[in-house]
Amino acid sequence: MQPVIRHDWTLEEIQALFKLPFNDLLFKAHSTHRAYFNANEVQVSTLLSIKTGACPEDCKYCPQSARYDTGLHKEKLLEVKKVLEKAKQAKKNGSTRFCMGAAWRNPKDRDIPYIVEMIKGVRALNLETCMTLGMLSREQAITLQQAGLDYYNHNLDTSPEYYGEIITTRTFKDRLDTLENVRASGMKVCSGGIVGMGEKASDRAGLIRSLANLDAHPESVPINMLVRVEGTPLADNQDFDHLEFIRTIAVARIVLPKSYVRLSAGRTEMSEEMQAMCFFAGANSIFYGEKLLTTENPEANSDMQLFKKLGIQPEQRRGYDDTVTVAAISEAIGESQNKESALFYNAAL
Ligand code: SAM
Ligand code: DTB
Ligand code: SF4
Repeated sequence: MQPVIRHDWTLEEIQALFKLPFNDLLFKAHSTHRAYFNANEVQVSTLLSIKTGACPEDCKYCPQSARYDTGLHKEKLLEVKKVLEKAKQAKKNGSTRFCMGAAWRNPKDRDIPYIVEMIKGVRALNLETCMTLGMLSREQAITLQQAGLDYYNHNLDTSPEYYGEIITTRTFKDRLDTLENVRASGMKVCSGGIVGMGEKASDRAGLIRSLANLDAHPESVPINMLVRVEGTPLADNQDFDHLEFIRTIAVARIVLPKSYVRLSAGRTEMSEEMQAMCFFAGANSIFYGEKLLTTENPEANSDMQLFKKLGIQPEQRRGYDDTVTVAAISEAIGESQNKESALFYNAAL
């Protein structure tokens, strides 16, 4: 029986899921996962920071806020050509989605023509496109959608109750408004949060509840484990309990049965066994490649080895002809290149 898609979860119901005996929770999550997904496939995305650091916002977890001295090397908006070179590399390595992130409160109108060119170029490679640029107005969302942007990432980050402890320069409601603008434009929504920021268990339940009770579930739900960066206010936070992290993935899977749940930041701290358990609990997407936006991610090779050990295949984009588009983009960035398709799995093994 297909799990029912609900948008009316109470906090108590979500908390009750968190409190299930671990094996019962994992069984329920894994069974839900199999109702909509191939349990042996994981979607693979690559991230690129297209504008780094000097952000005016005060998100306490973030190495890119101008308010904290994290020793980060700042960079202006990358040239379109550079972005397309990186996208091509990501595709060669087997990613099916290319996510571009900018350390902005929101994009300025003067940035939009460059952003549009990036979207068109990455799309011409037959990669799915995703961007995370901060708050978005309705008009901006429509412009990006018309340029061909598939996904917009904007995280709720934590529960409405804990939110003010982490960010003061924009409200939880601002975030919901951006998500509404993205949804209304017709783009797919990517929204999730971070655990390990000193929040209570009820806040983790509150975050998942806020995501599950959106009018439509986000197609993609990144669950980040805080990366503690020196210089940020959360740098000295305690280690986050790994079993509680797995529980968070499992509960997200149960209440968001059709969404891709992404095992996002924090994987360098996770053992193979822990990641395997996250996949069992319903995580079915990862960021692939040595870097997230500014911090480390596991080496590509070790991810491929792990996939091989677990019998996991990277999910392929179906129904696309790579030949035409790779040639087109090669030409656009001035290279002559033969067809290269997403064969990284075989190539790496
Ligand atoms: N500036 C835009 C914004 O905040 O909307 C987009 C980029 S921002 C870096 C994207 C997301 O990365 C944040 O919402 C947060 O969830 C996640 N993130 C940032 N720093 C992190 C860290 N140290 N650990 C885990 N996740 C982090
Ligand atoms: C998301 O939820 N996690 C990614 C992506 N969306 C943009 C970002 C993680 C950033 C981790 C810190 C860094 O590398 O700067
Ligand atoms: Fe800026 Fe985004 Fe980092 Fe917040 S999370 S400081 S908005 S880059």
